[in-house]
Amino acid sequence: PHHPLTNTWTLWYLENDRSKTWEDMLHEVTSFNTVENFWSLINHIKPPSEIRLGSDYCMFKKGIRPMWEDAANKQGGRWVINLSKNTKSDLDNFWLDTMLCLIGECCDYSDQLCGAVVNIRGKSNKISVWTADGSNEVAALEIGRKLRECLRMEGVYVLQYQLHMDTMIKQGSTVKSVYTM
Ligand code: M7G
Repeated sequence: PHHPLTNTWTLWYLENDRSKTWEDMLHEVTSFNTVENFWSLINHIKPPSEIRLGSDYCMFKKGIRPMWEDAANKQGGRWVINLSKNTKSDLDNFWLDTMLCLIGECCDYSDQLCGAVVNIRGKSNKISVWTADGSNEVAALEIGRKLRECLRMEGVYVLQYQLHMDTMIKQGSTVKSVYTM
């Protein structure tokens, strides 16, 4: 018997390709709504440490596209963790724990969760968790706290919450953080 998840989730793969627009690089892989189907998917695809530089995996609730413009994301933001000096296995384990944190609906504000992204960018890999309402400070802080707990992170990692509206219009490489932990 399969163990149902509270939500159905969709995995997306963004394959870096300079000849394409950002949206055309984004591919919907598959959706799953049981624990068993999650594991068979994960066991069957490459871990993030083995995908091409410049590529991403995204896992979002079914029906939410992994982009700022989606109605579910446009008032929201993301907790972003910069992973620069990590081993490949740290990166893969953090991503797995992030997905488990989301599909396990382990926090009180899981209706605020939209999805998660891992960006493979060489020395500045990033994992982020997207939430629906950047002005909901209580929910954002609780989700950030839970993420830190799920990832068993020691104090060395800083989690920064950035609004998609700020990321969208960023000039240069800095986006202000509205919450930090
Ligand atoms: P990134 O891949 O999120 O981070 O954004 P990076 O700077 O570490 O590579 C890179 C670029 O991809 C952005 O400047 C946008 O041109 C495009 N892009 C990324 N995201 C998440 C979106 C999105 O949600 N919508 C649109 N329209 N473009 C995006």
